Amino acid sequence: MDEEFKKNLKKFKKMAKLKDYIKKPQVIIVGRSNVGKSTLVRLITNKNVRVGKKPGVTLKINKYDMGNYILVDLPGFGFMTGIDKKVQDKIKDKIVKYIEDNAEKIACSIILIDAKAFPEIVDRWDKRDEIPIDIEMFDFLNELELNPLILVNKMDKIKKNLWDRHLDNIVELFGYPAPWRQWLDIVVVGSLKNIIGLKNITYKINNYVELYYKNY
Ligand SMILES: Nc1nc2c(ncn2[C@@H]2O[C@H](COP(=O)(O)OP(=O)(O)O)[C@@H](O)[C@H]2O)c(=O)[nH]1
Ligand SMILES: [Mg+2]
Repeated sequence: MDEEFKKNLKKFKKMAKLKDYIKKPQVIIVGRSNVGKSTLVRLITNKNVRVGKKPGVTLKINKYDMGNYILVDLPGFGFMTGIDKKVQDKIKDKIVKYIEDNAEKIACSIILIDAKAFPEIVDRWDKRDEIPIDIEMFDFLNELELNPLILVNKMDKIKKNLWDRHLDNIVELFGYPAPWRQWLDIVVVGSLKNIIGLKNITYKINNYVELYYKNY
């Protein structure tokens, strides 16, 4: 084969791959630091993603090609001890900008929360008359019609007999009336440490990805 031709073919293949990549829908993961985002990414991708290491300080957006969609791990938002308020605002701005710029391509979004910490965090924000960033983010994702799913992680920290009451409380904080079981399309109960909730979330992701391909 002619050298020039080979070179062009290589270039063409690279471009085709890039085009394919751009066309693929995305599934984004958002949440505070330490809620289990990396754990979820590791479970979905089977890749050795770093878990539980120094949270949030990175602005990096990690993408994983899952074949029919791209999984996007966004940086952790919200207050973290030892991190400048300015840096935290910068992270939030970056996340919001990413979501706005890519809204057309996003098939669904996953917002992770820590089951035990979440009601306490909301309580603290309420006292300051402010909307907690998780709820603000959820409303934002809803407004953009990005099909947000709420993954309530670390349920192993909640006593089993209190699960219903705890989950009722959480859906109410997001603006949905109890009982929480009405919202099984949106809410996923998880203990990712014990692989609980993984099947449910991947099932929902795949449904939204299929729907995306049907509609576009
Ligand atoms: N108790 C409990 N801990 C979890 C669970 N899922 C993740 N973790 C732990 O929470 C910490 C933060 O997890 P990571 O995935 O790094 O969170 P990220 O900062 O949101 O990426 C790690 O020590 C995990 O092992 C869970 O379901 N239950
Ligand atoms: Mg992480």
